[in-house]
Amino acid sequence: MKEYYLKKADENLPKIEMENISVPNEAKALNSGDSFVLDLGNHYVGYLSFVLGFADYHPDAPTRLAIKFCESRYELERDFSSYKGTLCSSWLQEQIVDVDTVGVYKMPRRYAARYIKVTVLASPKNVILSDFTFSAVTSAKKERLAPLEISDPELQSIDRVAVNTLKNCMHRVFEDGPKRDRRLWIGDLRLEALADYYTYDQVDLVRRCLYLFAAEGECKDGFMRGFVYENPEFFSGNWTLIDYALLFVVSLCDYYLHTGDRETFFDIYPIAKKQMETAAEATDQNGIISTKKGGGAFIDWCEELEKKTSLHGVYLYTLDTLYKTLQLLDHDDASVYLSRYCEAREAALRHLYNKENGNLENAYDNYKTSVHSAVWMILGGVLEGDEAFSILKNAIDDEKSAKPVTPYMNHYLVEAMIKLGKKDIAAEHIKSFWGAMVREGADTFYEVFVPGKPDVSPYGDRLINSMCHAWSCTPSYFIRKYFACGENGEENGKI
Ligand code: RAM
Repeated sequence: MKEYYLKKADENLPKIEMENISVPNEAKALNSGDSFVLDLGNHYVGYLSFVLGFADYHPDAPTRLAIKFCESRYELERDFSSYKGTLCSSWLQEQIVDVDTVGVYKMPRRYAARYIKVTVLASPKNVILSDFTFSAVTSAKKERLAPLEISDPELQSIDRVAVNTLKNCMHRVFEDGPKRDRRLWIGDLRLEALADYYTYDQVDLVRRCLYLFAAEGECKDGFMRGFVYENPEFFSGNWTLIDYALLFVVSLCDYYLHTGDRETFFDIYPIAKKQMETAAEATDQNGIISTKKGGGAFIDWCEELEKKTSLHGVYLYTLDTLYKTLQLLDHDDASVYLSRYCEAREAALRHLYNKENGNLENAYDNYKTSVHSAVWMILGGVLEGDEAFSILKNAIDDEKSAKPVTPYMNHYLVEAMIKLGKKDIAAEHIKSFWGAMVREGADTFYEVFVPGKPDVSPYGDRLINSMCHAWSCTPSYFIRKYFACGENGEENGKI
């Protein structure tokens, strides 16, 4: 089956589109020690080329350049040698190149950048660097982008940045970030696919990614791993995240609900079923999902977060989505998942919801509260109506409760607000959270963002944070589904 899934993934390999951006620069004579900055005018992903020439004497030695690619001004201003983070520093995009001869020089590696700093480390006298061209690549097809009809200028500009983020993460797969990781993660895929359905609608790319994860799920007992690589060869990551394994099931259901493609759904359904069987085996004596079957929970990059309530919420959300999808498909398994859903919801009311205090302080999470728990208990259908909203609001306002640090978690927060019928509050949140990035000049949305705290990084140094990150692109989904006028609206029956 693995070979079959990989073959299906290959059948859906997208064509990469290329656009040459000519980058303005002053072609003046340069010498060792000189440097200059190129501004691409927007964030792009692609390949740099330039021409080496000379002012008076033909160069008689190589020209050694340091070329630094930066997604943000912050990277431009920081010296990469001061990096102290936990991830490998080779993700920082700086390359030393020796240009031996005059003429066109093409850099082979793909970079993600808005700014490029060129420093002449050593060169013969008066070399000239000119004709900088950035060949921007993406598998997003410009002509497929659905127009957005909306009068609110703020939502319009948020959508523009979100679409740019998605476009720059669309390559052979939906990547998580084109600067760092550059791979297919389940949590990111789910959100990229949702945004894709309302923008480029390139469902073949979603299908390809689902098949790649099916190949991973096929060769693993228990939960599938959180990420895969596929180029130049398929191999799966070494990290299992239970919430991601469950969200794979949700992604498959989303795909079916959006496309009506039964064939792909049932091709991959055995892998989804395996995740659900493993999840059922992982529930403890109280019926709450635990991490005992291997794998942790991601939920968010938030250090102080206690994750058990949230993870159980993801489990409920998955059961709910799956049984409803199977009901639409008239499949017998629907009743199995419906009864598991009811049991798991009962278990949550008994062990995660604190009846006395009317909140989510519970022993599983060491009596710590978080926005995350409230969000996932709402999305899992445990908390409803006014009570749900007041628990959510308290968690947001309470200084002591853990708060989201990623646009990923903020996505689910907005989804919870919408589920409770608070569309205006959801729109306000999109404007205050994603809008704050736009107001500070973002071309694309970041991996991590806490307004007013620019140094937050899950990796010990913000230099390594990705500034164009897939899971941040969902304002386009919300805006186009819930706030736009015209044909993109929810009434269309799109998911
Ligand atoms: C990071 C990546 C990715 C995310 C995982 C859990 O390494 O940024 O987007 O899905 O964490």
